[in-house]
Amino acid sequence: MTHQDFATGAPTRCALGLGSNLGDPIANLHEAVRRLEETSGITLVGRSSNYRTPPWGPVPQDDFVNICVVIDTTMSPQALLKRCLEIENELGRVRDVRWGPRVIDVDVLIYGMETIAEPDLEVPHPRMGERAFVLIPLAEIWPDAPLADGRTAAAALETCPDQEGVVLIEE
Ligand code: PH2
Ligand code: MG
Ligand code: MG
Repeated sequence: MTHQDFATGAPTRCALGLGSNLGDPIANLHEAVRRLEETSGITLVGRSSNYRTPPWGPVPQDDFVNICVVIDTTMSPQALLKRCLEIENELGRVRDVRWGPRVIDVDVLIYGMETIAEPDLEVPHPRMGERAFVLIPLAEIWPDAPLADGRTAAAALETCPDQEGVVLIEE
């Protein structure tokens, strides 16, 4: 896959990771997905279940609810990133503590088969292969999702730590 594809209008399959641990996380995720869905140039292909996940990283904070979505998009990687950050702002995200609590986080995980290493956008997401809160929802909807190291999401899950903390939220 090359940058030609979005020039010709052929859509690119992408994965986004979403998380929330402030306010009403499930409502925040629902609203973020609704806004993605109504964005021109984005077609929603799949949405995972909601998962309750222990906070990862150095900041003590409430559990998150995490999901992944799969989309087809005609947007460029940077335009997609911009729309994700815009939705974060629209939902009232305030950026203060790095790794800290957030109303909504919308991360571009995978953009087709492209490798992108820009200061504000690294794709495939370099740490997703070790994060159960990303891999479990992603493997639910796209087990063959291609990671940076050549493994699929489902294969990476076989060796991924901390899986027992990630709990499916029943509807
Ligand atoms: N996001 C972070 C930091 N820690 N922990 C969980 N469980 N889920 C997240 O989405 C998350 C996190 C920074 O993006
Ligand atoms: Mg983010
Ligand atoms: Mg994140």
